[in-house]
Formats: sequence, C-alpha cells, structure tokens
Amino acid sequence: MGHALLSLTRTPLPLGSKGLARWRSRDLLLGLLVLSTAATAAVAVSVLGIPVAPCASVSREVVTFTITADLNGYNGSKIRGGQGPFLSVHTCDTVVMRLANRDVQAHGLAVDFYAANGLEALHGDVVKMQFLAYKTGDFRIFCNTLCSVHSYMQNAKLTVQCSMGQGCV
Ligand SMILES: [Cu+2]
Repeated sequence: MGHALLSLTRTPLPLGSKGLARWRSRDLLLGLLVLSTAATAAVAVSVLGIPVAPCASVSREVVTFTITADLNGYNGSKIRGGQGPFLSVHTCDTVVMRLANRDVQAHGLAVDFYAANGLEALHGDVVKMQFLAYKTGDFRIFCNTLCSVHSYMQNAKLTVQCSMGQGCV
C-alpha cells in the first residue's frame, strides 16, 4: 500500500480520470490480496451446518477448546498411547475448537458427524472450527492429514451430554 501511494505522488497524474481509475483498481487489488492472505495463513473459520430447531429456545454456553499438535500428538497424547484429549459439552453449547500447529509439518482436525471433512493447519497456523452441539453422543476427534505422528492423533473424543429439560436428539 505504501508503495502504491509513493508511486502515485511521483507519477504525473493525468487530468483525465483514466489514470486515477487505474490506480484505484490497483489499490483495490492489493487490498483483496492482503485480505485473502490473512484468511488462509492466520485463521480459517468454518461454521458448520447449524440446525436451529433442537436448540431454538435454548441459550447455552460457548465452549472453546484448543488442541495443540506437535510431535507429542494432540496435547501430548503420545504418552497416553495416542488417547485423548477427551472433551465434554452439553447439548446446544456452541463448540469452538482450535487446532494450534506447533510442528513443522501439517496436521488436521476432524470431528465425526460434526466436522467430518476437517480442517488442516500448516506449520505454525491456528485454525478454528465452530458448530452447535445439538446431537448427543461420543464423537471421535482425529487428525485427517497424514503426518509422522498420525497414529497418536486418532482417538481424541468429544462427548455431548444431554442437558436437563431438553428434548435431546
Ligand atoms: Cu496426522
């Protein structure tokens, strides 16, 4: 952006609007590039299909979990034989799950049923997914990106417990 402005002061500005329009569209293009870079490198957010009906009249918490991926697995799951972490929420909680990749290789984060396609975090990235936990049960959390410690990232779990006074599905 600074470069574009500098060039603009040095370039003799045509009196017609043609030159101005050219610079404006270039600035716009630069802006778009910055936006898309930020979106891919910093944090990818995916809001997955939220059926409103079961939780329409229920307001519950937003629960945030951060899973750190490195050569020790998910939050150090390697020393537990690749089990965990085990996370728990109540129905109609909004679950925000972050994957912080502290490794040089890519790692993934997927949740059976809620986010089966998963997300991938490249080296140093933090990716984030968000969904409404409207269905009760145990849902496996796993890495869906092939990595050197893949077997230690296959048995984490999200348990969604039925809230009192709610018709759970
Ligand atoms: Cu993996």
